[in-house]
Amino acid sequence: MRVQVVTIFPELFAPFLATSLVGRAVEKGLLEVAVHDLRDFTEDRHRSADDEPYGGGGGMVMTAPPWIRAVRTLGGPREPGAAPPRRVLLSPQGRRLDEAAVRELASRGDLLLLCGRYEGVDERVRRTVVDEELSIGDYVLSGGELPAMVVVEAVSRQIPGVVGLAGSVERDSFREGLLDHPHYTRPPVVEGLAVPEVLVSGDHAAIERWRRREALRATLAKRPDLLAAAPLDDADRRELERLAGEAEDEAGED
Ligand code: 4FV
Repeated sequence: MRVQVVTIFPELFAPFLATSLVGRAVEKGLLEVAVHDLRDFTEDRHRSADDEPYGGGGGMVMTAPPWIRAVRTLGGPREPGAAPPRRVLLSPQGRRLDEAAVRELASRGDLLLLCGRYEGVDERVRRTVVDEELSIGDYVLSGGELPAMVVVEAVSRQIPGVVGLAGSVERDSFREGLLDHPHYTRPPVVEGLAVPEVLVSGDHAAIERWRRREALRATLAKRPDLLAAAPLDDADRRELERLAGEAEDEAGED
């Protein structure tokens, strides 16, 4: 997979692309990331990328021509016959990024990520050279760079062989539509709190059942909204009923 990023702060990406899982994925050639400076696509001697908003009001707006030039230059297929990259603008107006969106993006091949700054980009960028908008959450950041890194990290974990690079078979939360089960490691007792017996029992079937139950418990308690879409079997549904009853009893005791 090749990901291209366009930003006025390319220097923000270097440490991220050289570290940890993404760094190893790039090293192993499982992921190619090219970061481009939007100012290289400006034409004025001040290499300006922003201007005052029509209609007044505070702040500055990113001017369209450099973006259009950048996307037209970088947005072609990497080789003849290949699909052109998906052109994604990171913005609060975008579709909320979630596991489903990440999987979809990962299955669509190359990406061209546009990182806005200031109040945002001129609307004609969206109307001319953007395939989709993505948001990482309902809050306003100063730039699209961190959201772009979130996309790169999340999508890279979908590339076969990347998560394996972490040396452990990590099971991602949400992969099964549920929150993750609790994790424990040494020391065996912390602040008087011991590790659940089953986890040191060596009984792997029991450990799997415990992890599934705790994933259901955590999801029921913290993100019940996920349960409707989660792929649950009859045993899961029975477990959820039991857990809901247990939680009610506990609530009753308080
Ligand atoms: C954002 C988000 C975000 C808005 C104005 C950049 C900022 C500034 N992007 N998810 N939330 N972007 O806040 O993706 O240009």
